Amino acid sequence: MAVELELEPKMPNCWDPATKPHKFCPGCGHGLVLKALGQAIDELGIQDRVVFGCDIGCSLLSWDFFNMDTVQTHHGRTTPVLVGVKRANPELIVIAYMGDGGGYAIGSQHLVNAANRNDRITAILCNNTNYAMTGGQMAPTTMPGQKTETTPYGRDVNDQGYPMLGPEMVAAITHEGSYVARGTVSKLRTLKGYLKKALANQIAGRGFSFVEALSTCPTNWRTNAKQTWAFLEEQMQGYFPVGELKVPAELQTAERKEE
Ligand SMILES: Cc1ncc(C[n+]2csc(CCOP(=O)(O)OP(=O)(O)O)c2C)c(N)n1
Ligand code: SF4
Repeated sequence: MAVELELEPKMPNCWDPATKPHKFCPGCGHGLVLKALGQAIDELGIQDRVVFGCDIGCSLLSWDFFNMDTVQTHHGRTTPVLVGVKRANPELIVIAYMGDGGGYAIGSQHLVNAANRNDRITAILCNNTNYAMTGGQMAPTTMPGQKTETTPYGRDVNDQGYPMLGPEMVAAITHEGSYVARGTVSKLRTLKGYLKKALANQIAGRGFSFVEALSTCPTNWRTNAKQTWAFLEEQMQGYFPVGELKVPAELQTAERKEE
């Protein structure tokens, strides 16, 4: 009997949960953000053109998560490294993936300047309200009253200031062609839609694209499943409004045509 050979093997998906299970703690939101990102990349069919960059922090656990070219950077330096990759080869689609510490504290100057320069990259920031990898210290996004290793009595806004509203800041300083949104892992399909638009915007070469994803960290929050979801949906989503903050006209038109 003739054996039918598959001469052209199918391109593997960029995200393959069967062969690459994630390394995050149970209940961690990083895996969900990356799942949505992987699906967005697969749907756009850009796997071969992508360079994925991850920061120091729990985001680095994604260094071999995707079947894609990946670079892992120093803490806070993911944005400038990926800006460099994009400037060296504008044909590539570059993704800078970081935590709230990496993007809003040690790397904030890079985020601000890349946004202001309108660099044609896609930056994705996972907001889990703490420095997770180092054991749960206060981050720029820690909620008022939230207890962390360095705010054992809860974040006092009079002393430690208010949580950083990153997408609002980026939306205020970016220019024509930029895309800015805040999604949440509790609305994964919507988050995937935002990530897809942030990538489509880069593919079209329009401007800086930024998505903050509200995420979970039950290990450092010391919460059970119910408490974890309640903290995300009631407290975080109450303080950090979810939605699109800046959408280029061309993306809006493309969306209307799809409808
Ligand atoms: C230059 C430098 N400073 C500090 C550290 C220590 N450090 C490692 S991870 C981390 C915080 C990570 O928090 P975040 O960026 O919010 O990511 P998460 O782990 O919460 O996903 C810090 C301060 C480091 N590795 N390098
Ligand atoms: S410490 Fe928190 S952010 Fe890091 S992998 Fe565990 S749950 Fe996720």
